[in-house]
Amino acid sequence: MWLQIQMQNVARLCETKSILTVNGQFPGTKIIAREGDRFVIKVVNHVQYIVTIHWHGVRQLRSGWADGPAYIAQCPIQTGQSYAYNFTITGQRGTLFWHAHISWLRVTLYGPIVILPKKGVAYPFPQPFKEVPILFGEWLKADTEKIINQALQTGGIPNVSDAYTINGRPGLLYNCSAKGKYYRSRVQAVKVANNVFIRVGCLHHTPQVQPFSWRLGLTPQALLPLTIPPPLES
Ligand SMILES: [Cu+2]
Repeated sequence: MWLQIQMQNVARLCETKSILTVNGQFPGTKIIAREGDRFVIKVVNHVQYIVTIHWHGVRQLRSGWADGPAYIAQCPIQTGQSYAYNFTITGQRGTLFWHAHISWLRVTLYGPIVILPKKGVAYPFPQPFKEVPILFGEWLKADTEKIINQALQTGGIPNVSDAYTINGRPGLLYNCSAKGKYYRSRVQAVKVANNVFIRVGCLHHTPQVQPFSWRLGLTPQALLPLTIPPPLES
């Protein structure tokens, strides 16, 4: 597997910013493996920063050189250079993540790791219809390298982030959080004996989004306050 580290322009919180990404994706590539698999991941550095990648939570058994922390496990990957991480997942399964492990490049350089059980080994619960990784992160409008360098120089506490993110996107509490997608509901009451009550509620109005939700009930009392958030652009 190849992870190409490159810059990419993305728009968040009303501003466009050039950020570090892997393979042009933010959040980065999902890595899926089975317990017992050997990972060989080649990381290629196409950006002006020196980088390393850490496999967060992976136990490195006799492969400490593949762990990732800069100047502890390895020298950083220089601009234009690459490094092949080579390690085996032993006795672990579940959801982990990978991220950059030098200064604050990890603010955008991260992605999920999914470790499935060995072939033929079942989960102790029913298989879901679909699974979706959810990564909670932070977004800072300013240059994060400047922020952390300044904090290290002065000994002060670094600036707090401008937004929390879910899968790289700020929630609806922030301005310009989500570009609206419009959904048209074509509703028909195909009823026989009972009345059907439908209620449509608007959560808030902005020039970008007009989210709404609706509920259906057989009695007016079934129409509870509407709290379902609108779907976000994926
Ligand atoms: Cu980590």
